Amino acid sequence: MIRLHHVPFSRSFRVLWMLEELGLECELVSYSIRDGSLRSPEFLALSPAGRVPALEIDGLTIFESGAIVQYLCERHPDASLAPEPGHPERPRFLELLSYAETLASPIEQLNMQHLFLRDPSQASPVVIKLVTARLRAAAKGLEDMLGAQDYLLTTGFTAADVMMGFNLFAAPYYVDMEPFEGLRRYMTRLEARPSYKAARGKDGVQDFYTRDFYPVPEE
Ligand SMILES: N[C@@H](CCC(=O)N[C@@H](CS)C(=O)NCC(=O)O)C(=O)O
Repeated sequence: MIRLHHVPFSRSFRVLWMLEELGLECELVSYSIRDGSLRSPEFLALSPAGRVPALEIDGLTIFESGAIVQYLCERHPDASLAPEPGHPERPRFLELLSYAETLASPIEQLNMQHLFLRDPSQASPVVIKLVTARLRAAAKGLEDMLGAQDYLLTTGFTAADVMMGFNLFAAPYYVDMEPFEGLRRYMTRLEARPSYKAARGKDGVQDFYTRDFYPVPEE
């Protein structure tokens, strides 16, 4: 049995989607980010920083979405979701796995500023402005890497695209995606994949975004 520890609309979606791409069934254990359950001793034994995803598989518990996704690629080489070592696109693939966190990090900081402060008046307009600009720059970098391609690698869809899933549905809460035509088309392409739709169907209901867009507040 494969068991995924999951928060709806979070980075654990990457793993949920990856499992769908591979046709692997999993038991989903869902948490709320707000109720302290990620800090329970039981959960900390699975994921030392109290973060999702954590995946129980093959008698192991693996945390860090990038590591899990890479492990699954290695476990299922026939699915061809990663270029082999030595392949000319392997370095770009590795860059992209980590670049997913370059995008996710400002999203996480903006989530903190906009959504998770106990006292919202403690949010800093200066920090929000700076971090939003960093998120926009990282999105622009992704769009430039994508160029005119359908997927991030010229060889087609890979786990690098799966890693971007969470980022691309979270970023529009903070960055106007109107100028990012390439990324919008890319997102539509990803959303059309049957495995993405299946993962979305299992993801669950998020309980933190209450608006469609969070603008930079006036200083
Ligand atoms: N680099 C880690 C980051 C994991 C992470 O921060 N996950 C968030 C959800 S997107 C989380 O669990 N947050 C709970 C918290 O910070 O308390 C990964 O990619 O797995």
